[in-house]
Order: sequence, then C-alpha cells, then structure tokens
Amino acid sequence: MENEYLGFDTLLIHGGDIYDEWGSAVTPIYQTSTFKFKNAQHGADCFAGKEKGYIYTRIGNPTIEALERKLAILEKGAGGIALSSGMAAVTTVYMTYLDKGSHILSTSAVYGPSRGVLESHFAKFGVEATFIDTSIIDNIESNIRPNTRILYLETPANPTVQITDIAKASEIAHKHGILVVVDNTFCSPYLQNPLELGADIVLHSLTKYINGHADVVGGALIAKTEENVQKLRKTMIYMGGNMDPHQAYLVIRGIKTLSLRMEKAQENAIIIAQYLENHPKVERVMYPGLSSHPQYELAKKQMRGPGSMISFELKGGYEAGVTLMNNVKVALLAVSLGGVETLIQHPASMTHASMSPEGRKAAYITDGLIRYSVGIENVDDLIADLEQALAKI
Ligand code: LCS
Repeated sequence: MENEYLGFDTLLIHGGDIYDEWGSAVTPIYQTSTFKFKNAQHGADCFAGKEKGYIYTRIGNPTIEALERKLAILEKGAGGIALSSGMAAVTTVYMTYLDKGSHILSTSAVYGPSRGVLESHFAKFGVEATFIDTSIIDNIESNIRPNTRILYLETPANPTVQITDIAKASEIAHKHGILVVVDNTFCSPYLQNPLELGADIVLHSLTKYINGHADVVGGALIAKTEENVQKLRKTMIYMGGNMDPHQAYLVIRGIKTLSLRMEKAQENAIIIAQYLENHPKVERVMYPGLSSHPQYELAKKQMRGPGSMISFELKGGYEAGVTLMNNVKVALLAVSLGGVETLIQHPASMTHASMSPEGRKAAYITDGLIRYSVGIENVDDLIADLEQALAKI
C-alpha cells in the first residue's frame, strides 16, 4: 500500500494490517508465546537477523507488529513498539536514554506516575529530573543543563490541559543535542502529529483514545528514526514490557473508529465547555477550544481540533468537588480518559491526593479542579447531568 496517497481514515482501517492466506478481513490473533523453526539453519538465520522469522512473542509477534506498523504509519514515524501499558512506554523511554548522572527536563503538569517514577526509582540510579511549566517556552532553555538528555513534553498536559509549543521546544532542545519525547495521549494522531512538528519520539497510553473502549491497558512508542526504534525495542525486550497478542488485537479493533469517536466527543466537548464557562458555580474552564485558554492560538496552530478533555475549577473548592463527584449520574466517577463513556474525577481527592499541597500548587492542581473526559453520549444528557449535580453544591 502506498501510504502517502491514502487518507487518515483509510489508514486507520487498513494501515499495517495482516490479511492472511485464508483471506481474513482483519488481523488475526497469533496467540502463541513461541514460534517453531523449520530447521536448525532457519533458527540460526532468525537469531542472526538474516531471515525475517518470529522467535518468541516478547521479541516480536505478527499481531503486535501489525499494531506497531499501524501506529507508525498514523504518527508518521520510521517504526514503533507496542507495550503492556502507557507506563511501560514511559519507563522504556527513560531506561533507554537516561543513565547515571544524566538529567531529564519535563513538563510539571505531566501525568503523575511519569513524574513519580523519576523521583522514586530513577533517582536511585543517579538520574536528575527537573519539572517546569513548558507552556512558557522561555523556561526551557534556562533549565537545560550540560547533562540534559531528554526534553519530555506532555501536551496537552494531564490534568491541566496546558499546551506546549512542540516546534519551538524541539528547536531549542535540538540546538543542545537533546532528544524530544512527546506524550501525545490527549490528542492521539487524529489531532496532532508531534514527529512532524519536530519531536523525536511520540508516546501513547493506548488505554485512552486509541483503544477508546475502556477495556484495554496498553502503551506505544513511535520514533522518527529506525535507529531509535531499534534502541527502544532492545530495552523492551530486556525489560519485558511487551504487549500481548490479544491485547494488540483489541487495540487494532478499537483504533478503527478513532476518527468517528474523537469527532463526536469533541463536538460534545465544545458544547459542554461553553456551558460550564457560563455556569455561576464554575470559576474557570480550561479547554483549548475556548478563546479564554491561555494557549488558544497555539492550540489552533498545533492541533487539528481542541479534543475532548476539559478541566474546570469550581468556586467552592474541595467540598464542592466532592459534592459534584457524589451527585453525577451519567458521567462515571472514574480515573482514565478517552473512552466512549464520559468520566469525571477530582484530582485533589483522588489521583493527586498523595502529592504534597506545595507540589499540587506547583502543578496547578487546585482543590476545586475537576477533570472531565467527554464521551460520545447525547450531549443533552451530559449537560442535564452536570446541571443537577452542580445544583447540589
Ligand atoms: N500518559 C498520560 C498522559 C496518561 O494520562 C496516562 C494514564 C499514562 C501516560 C500512563 O498510561 P497507562 O499506563 O495508564 O496506560 N492516565 C491515567 C489517568 O489520567 N487516570 O488513570 C490513568
């Protein structure tokens, strides 16, 4: 298939898939842990890389590779690897490029565990980490050190929906020979392609929009160069963070409707963000589709749409947040995001409760902050649900 001539939706359906000798219409599940060699020479050639043959599923598997190819095509990379979770993708990147005495510069409002694992585990191996507000571009260059190896951006960031200028940040990092990694989970390749904007590696929690049905945990890394794909794959093989074939099959099934799901969720989100912005109990709404968003112009330039993640600040602080959580009926009170079902959560009492008040403040996680992942339900039902729950505050 000549990928460059095909549209995004066609690639979602057909890109990278395997149509087997029996004429399967979808990529089959190769649910096998190991692969038998034709003979000793074949085994030797597969190990030596002289022949393309499968050896063992932790190293490679046809179903998993079909997903890897599809993701690489959609993100316009040289290749990719699929992993057991988004966090396996995060730690695989850190493991590959950080070593004793090196430094990583990261977005302060990054997904909690992407920061936590640096502070709790990588610090033990002598890795230094600094967390800054990368949405203020001038912060980047002044925090680069001679030992900085990775600039890690999450844009939009979780849960504040702050946006970093990927092109400008990459230009600064590359001047200093620093690798740029972008967590593209909130956008998916439907809304943003960081490699085209200058990044070196794209990271996804496939658990979110890409799978989209809240029934799989998975992760992926896509690199611009084959050299980096090979480096990341080597780490994955050694660390064992690979995906399972059945998991890959489900993600391939889920991704096919990515455009349809994201379009509908975004349509709902725009209406809900406007509703919330006009609600008397809401202090402010952070949504890239509203002109009040601090990086509204950048979002229009960098993303093909504002997406469907909304954060909003309640006037009543912590208590108001808990009351809202206890009264919503259509939105599910749950962590995670990017599925067809609307999810709501209160970071101060839930995901970020273990963070120190100072840490929360630095990451802009205020007591009345609510994160709302808009699904594809009828928007009138979602608004009626918010209306009755906000009335209880
Ligand atoms: N990156 C981002 C931006 C995320 O939101 C998450 C998970 C991860 C990486 C890690 O992916 P996982 O291992 O869970 O597949 N975000 C979650 C959240 O906001 N609530 O629960 C999980």
